[in-house]
Amino acid sequence: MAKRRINEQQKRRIHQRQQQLREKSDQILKNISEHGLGAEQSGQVITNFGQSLIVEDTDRKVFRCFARQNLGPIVCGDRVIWQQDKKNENVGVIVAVAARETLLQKPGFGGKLKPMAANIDQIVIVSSILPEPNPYLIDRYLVASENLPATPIILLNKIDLLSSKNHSLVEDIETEYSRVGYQVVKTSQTLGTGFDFLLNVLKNKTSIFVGLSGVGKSSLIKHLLPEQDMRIGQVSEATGEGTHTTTNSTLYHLPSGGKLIDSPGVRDFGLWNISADDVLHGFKELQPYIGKCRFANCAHQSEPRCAIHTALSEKKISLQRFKHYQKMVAEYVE
Ligand SMILES: Nc1nc2c(ncn2[C@@H]2O[C@H](COP(=O)(O)OP(=O)(O)OP(=O)(O)O)[C@@H](O)[C@H]2O)c(=O)[nH]1
Ligand SMILES: [Mg+2]
Ligand SMILES: [Zn+2]
Repeated sequence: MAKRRINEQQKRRIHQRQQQLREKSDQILKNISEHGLGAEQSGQVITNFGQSLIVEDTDRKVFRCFARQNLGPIVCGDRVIWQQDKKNENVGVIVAVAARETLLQKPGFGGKLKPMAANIDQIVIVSSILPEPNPYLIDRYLVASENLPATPIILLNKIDLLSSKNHSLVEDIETEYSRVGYQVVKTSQTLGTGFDFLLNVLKNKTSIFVGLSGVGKSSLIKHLLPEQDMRIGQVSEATGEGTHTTTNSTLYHLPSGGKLIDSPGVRDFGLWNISADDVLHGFKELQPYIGKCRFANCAHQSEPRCAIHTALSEKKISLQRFKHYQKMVAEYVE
């Protein structure tokens, strides 16, 4: 993916807007502080709207919070210390952010990494029959997951749209990734299938749904949650005609156990600040061959007695996955 560049005028506009928001939020923080603040307590960030955030306390009650300056970016899933406003009990101030176990980031404007969500155990890579699954995109998400580290899960949604024309595409994905050892889940909201299995995979973990826009991430979450639990997501959704594109990552609680984060769909997903070793690490079926090549510094391109090429010729690893490994190294390793 080419880095999206922004011109000077756009830069100035963004800077101006940030300045305005900062001033506004300073004023709000000043007002809250004048009312006096309650004791420090712990909470978790449900969503970040930019200027304010929704924080959930240990009893799952939600509060609109404002962050103190200099805390850095705060994202969905962050564990925080916050204080309640004494006058307006639905409002609070975030005073500290706990160290993160994991932080999922994606490249934003100019290739700068933008934090998406924190403290995730599992990344559910959602594809659908329409838009069509893209194995190279799945492989890039797998590399990102393996390096985070988080357990990746491959989800194929809208299987009701399967036809004789696209049947093999899904079969190939299922065979390919099951063989590597990944869990593959197939769902259809229309047919109501795959949900028990999915809930079992998500049980007692913190998972995030990622993938292209329109593959059905939010629809799946709506299907898994009781009606009232969707209210925060609905606030964060743009209400254009017929479009419900998700704009903010939001954390939900599954009634059967576990936390699930809905994230905005992407047009593409690139890798940044990644080494050739990281890419290799992201292809877990290649692991057994590392260090077995004739040359210690083998780049697994066309060197003689390369263990990975031998495995390839013996069909122990798939040609498509290997080609994706090479493509990723060429495309993303500086
Ligand atoms: N046929 C079929 N359509 C589905 C299914 N699941 C979702 N859809 C449709 O797919 C469209 C997109 O669904 P969303 O849930 O908004 O997709 P999303 O992945 O959240 O999209 P972004 O928020 O833009 O990332 C909607 O029109 C859904 O009704 C399914 O299982 N089968
Ligand atoms: Mg969505
Ligand atoms: Zn090699």
